[in-house]
Order: sequence, then structure tokens, then C-alpha cells
Amino acid sequence: MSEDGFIPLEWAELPENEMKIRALQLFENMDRRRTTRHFSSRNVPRELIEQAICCGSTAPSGAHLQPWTFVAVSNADLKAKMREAAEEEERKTYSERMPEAWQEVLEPLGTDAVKEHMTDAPWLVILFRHSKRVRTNGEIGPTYYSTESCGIAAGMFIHAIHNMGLVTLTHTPSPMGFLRDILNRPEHEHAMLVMPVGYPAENAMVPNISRKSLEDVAIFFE
Ligand code: IYR
Repeated sequence: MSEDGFIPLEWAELPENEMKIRALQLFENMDRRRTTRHFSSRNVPRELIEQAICCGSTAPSGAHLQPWTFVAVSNADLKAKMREAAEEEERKTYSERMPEAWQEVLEPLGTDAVKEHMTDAPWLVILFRHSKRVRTNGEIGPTYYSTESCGIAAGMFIHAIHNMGLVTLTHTPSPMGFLRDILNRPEHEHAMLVMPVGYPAENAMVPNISRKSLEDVAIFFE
């Protein structure tokens, strides 16, 4: 079978037993991932960040447009600038904009407007979603399912970071417009997530919470 624009799928069947082993190992590894807000300032080589971005960028995306830019910042001045702007917004969010129903679910996570992770972590990776693209004819066109696509890419990036033995946090300063200005991104790029990446601080803490069980998150019809 040969068709223009298509190549054979590279795929090799695994024995079912091997599939089960791999499935369990992956789950056990992913279930050890935790979100911490406490980062060490220890350096992380740029190569590891590049590799994680490459993993994120393998995500499936609407019409294969890959509508994302990962902006990786280790520059101390820029990180400080972003922290200052994020804290300014977050102070308003926590003191004026956050309804009681929202405060209620954040309370166990111990979050507040102070964002040490933005200057402690050696890297801040900011994921920008593209809402538009340049068409082959040079006109500006839309992207498709960019939120879904970027969500998947972020998940794959987070998995890569965890798998290499580092930690990250999905921080959502709100509103995030300041990130486009500070990082000089075009108007059709929208900051979606700020992900500090690094080693955990020596005394890093995490909330004492557990995950929903399979029964709580899945329904099967067979
Ligand atoms: N963006 C704020 C608030 C916040 C919101 C949710 I939903 C969280 O899971 C955690 C925090 C902040 O980053 O602090």
C-alpha cells in the first residue's frame, strides 16, 4: 500500500504479558509524581529542558499544527520580573477576585500570592498557546483545538520532567497577559501555564492528599 503523503506506521506488537508489565510500571512511576511548590535553586542543564520540550512537542495536535511555544527562562532578571508581575496579579486574585467556593478547594493546597518558585527554580517554562497561524498562502488563519492540544503537550512535558527525576508545578497566575509582554511574544500567543522546573528543595513539602480511585474516575460499558 502506498499513497502520496503517507508512510508505513512503525509498530511492533508486544506480548500481552510485556504490555501488562509496562502498563503497571508506567502507572507506578506516574503515581509517584507530586506537585511541590518548594524548589532548590540547584542548576539543571539546558539539555534536560530541551529534551522535555521535545517530549511535550510529540503531543498529538489539532490538524497537526502543534500550536505551542515553550519559552524556557533561566535568566534571573526575567524570572524576577515575572515573579513580581505574577505576585501583583495574584495578590488581587487572592484578596478580591477569588470567590469563596474557589478558596474552599484551594485551602488544603496551601497556596497564596507569594510565588517563591518563580525565582527559586532554575528554569521557568512558560507554555504559550497559538490561537492563529500563518497559512501557506501567507494569510492569517485559525488553529484548531489549540487548548486541547496544548493541554496534552503540557501533560507530556510534565511526564518527561518527572521521568528524568525532576519536579515541576503547573502554576496559573491569573490573568496572564503580563507574560506575553515580558517575554515579547506575538498577540496570537496566549500564556497557558507557568511551569517551574528543577530539583525539589531539601525540605520540600506536598499536601497530604490522595488521588481518586479508578472506580471514581472511570466507567466501563462492555
Ligand atoms: N492561580 C492561583 C490560584 C490557584 C488556582 C488553582 I485552580 C490551583 O490549583 C492553585 C492555585 C495560584 O497559582 O496561586
